[in-house]
Amino acid sequence: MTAFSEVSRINFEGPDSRNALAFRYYDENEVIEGKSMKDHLRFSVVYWHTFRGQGSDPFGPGTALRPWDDGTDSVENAQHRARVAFEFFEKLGAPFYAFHDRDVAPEGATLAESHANLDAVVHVLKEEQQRTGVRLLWGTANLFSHPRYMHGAATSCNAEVFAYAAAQVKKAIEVTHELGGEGYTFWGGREGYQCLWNTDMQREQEHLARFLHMAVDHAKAIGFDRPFYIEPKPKEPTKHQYDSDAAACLNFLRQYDLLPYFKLNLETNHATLAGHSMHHELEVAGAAGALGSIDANTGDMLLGWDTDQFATDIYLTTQCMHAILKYGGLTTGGVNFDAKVRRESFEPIDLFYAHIGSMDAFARGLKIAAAMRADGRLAQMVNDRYGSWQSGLGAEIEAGQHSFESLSMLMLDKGEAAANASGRQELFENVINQYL
Ligand code: XLS
Ligand code: NI
Ligand code: NI
Repeated sequence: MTAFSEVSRINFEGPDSRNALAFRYYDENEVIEGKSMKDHLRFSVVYWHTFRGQGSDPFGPGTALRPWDDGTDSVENAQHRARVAFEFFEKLGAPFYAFHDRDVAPEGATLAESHANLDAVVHVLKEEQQRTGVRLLWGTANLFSHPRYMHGAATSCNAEVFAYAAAQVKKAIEVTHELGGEGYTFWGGREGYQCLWNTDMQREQEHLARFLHMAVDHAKAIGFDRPFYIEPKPKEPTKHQYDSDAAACLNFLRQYDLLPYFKLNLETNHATLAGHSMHHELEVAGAAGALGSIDANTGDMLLGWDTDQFATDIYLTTQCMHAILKYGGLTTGGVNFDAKVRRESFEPIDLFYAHIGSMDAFARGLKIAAAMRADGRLAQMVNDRYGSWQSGLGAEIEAGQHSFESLSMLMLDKGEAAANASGRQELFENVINQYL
């Protein structure tokens, strides 16, 4: 008896299919810009929402029906759940998954017990990875749920909590390495503050940097040579998180000499909470050569919190895939569905509908973005807008051949700058719509 016996492998059936359990756009073998869709998108399922999310919210308990869970926090139940998760990944055709240490295995009474519980489940994860060929996109440590982390982990005012977090991350990196993980993520859920009057921000940020350097050193020591990711988020659970947005993360990494070891893992709903668009965050990271991976989801513009919905908006997925292609594509990272089904969508089959729909939306985004690039009209229009930099004065400035002195002389002589051309925003937007 399997957990999803009514579902077989989800296949590509093309845009006209009416089968709700089929892909209309995601054909993993279709080649786009010389690479299969599977390799472009590197879809990943998150363990925390999809296999641990119960649908609770601040006003009520969980609603989700998960018949494979026996309701206990035992290691046996966790092992069984892991096998169910792999049945899901396999039937969905997702090549990757991602987890926090405490998603997959129960926390023990002591750190040693927690490590042992984790090892017992990692054993099953390894077997299932081998059986199915599904790989680990990244691992991470949950440094925010347990009450010990109430003041933060690496930025806690309690030095022993910092030490405990170090021990937990050490183990999580080792386990990620053991499972052949393609990366490791740091999301600083409580690395921030609720009140500035009780907070020594400079000291906390120095502690965070020290913590991350220790992580880099440990990865080197054990031969884990995969990228580390920082995942920006401005708030929730804290009022202010130090890793607020892509620009704040880059500044922090640069200030503390961590930039060579980290790339960014960008999440749509975090971008919108920061008052940015995902498109903006992707451009900021991409321009800095630090675009690593994405947590694919979306928020609700009418609700001000991290609702982590599955993205189905083609305009959004097109922006994501256009920026990703522009900056060289995903290599170690992936399109990781850090998204949860709604509390009202409580049946196991909803997990399939949610992932299938968003995979199709990203596949369409990829195809549209590739068509835009192949056509070249947008790139040409952007290039034309910067025409004054292609030769003459602009090219000389870019080549470093000018100073305030020389430019001042030039403009005193000319008296006025050349006339501006229209920005044509509306035309640009119209052109984008022609590809959708
Ligand atoms: C929470 C974050 C979290 C990270 C992993 O908002 O998105 O799920 O992706 O710790
Ligand atoms: Ni999030
Ligand atoms: Ni995330």
